[in-house]
Amino acid sequence: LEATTLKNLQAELKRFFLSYRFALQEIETKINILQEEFKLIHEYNPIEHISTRVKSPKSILLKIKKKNLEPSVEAIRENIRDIAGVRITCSFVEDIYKVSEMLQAQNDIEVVDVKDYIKFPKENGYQSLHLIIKIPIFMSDRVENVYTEIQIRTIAMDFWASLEHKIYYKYNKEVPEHIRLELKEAALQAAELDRKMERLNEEINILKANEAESSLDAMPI
Ligand code: 0O2
Repeated sequence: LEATTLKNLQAELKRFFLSYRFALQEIETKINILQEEFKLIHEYNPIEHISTRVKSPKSILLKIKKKNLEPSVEAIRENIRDIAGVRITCSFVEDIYKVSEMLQAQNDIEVVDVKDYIKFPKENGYQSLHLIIKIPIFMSDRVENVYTEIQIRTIAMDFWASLEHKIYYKYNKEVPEHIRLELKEAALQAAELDRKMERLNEEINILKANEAESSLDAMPI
């Protein structure tokens, strides 16, 4: 390739990835605001942690190949919707839906798709709530609407997904049937753990509410 063509390509690629980094910054700020405000009003933080990543060029190209698409910037921009990825880990399952609703209610966010792998887990047991959104990024000379994937899950779902990903990544051949079954069983156990923690939390909340009520009763008028 000619030096100027290469330079132009390099500049275009830099700009391409920059818009995804900006999208992640926008969403991270939105989540931080929700988190702080929620803590202030409800004295409760529904979010355990947040992580973001921009998909590597290698993974983008692999996905393009898998989807049988041409490797052009336009095709990538329109079809690979998780180049910008945000992962929100929540304390309890009900927090996942709360956070998702709060994000979906924001006017500048266009919700393109919602995949509820909690109500409908994947065949292998994978659970998470996925939002595919578009967010406007205001640049000096234009506005770009950037696709971002937001994955919202509990700590137990994240534990399972991270390790399952690692197990498959390490073993790139066909995974034996008994391992697949055991992984699915582990996913069911993770979901059971989520239900148990949620139930314990509800019980404690009821106890706390009763205590607050009886301390009000005991207050001299
Ligand atoms: P990575 O390395 O996390 O980026 P798409 O191919 O995205 O257009 P698809 O496959 O229907 O459409 O998307 P889906 O099902 O919403 O999954 C996208 C992402 O969810 C994956 O991205 C994973 O991060 C996560 N995911 C989905 N299924 C599984 C699973 O079975 N196990 C684990 N551990 N994660 C899962 P990538 O690009 O595949 O991977």
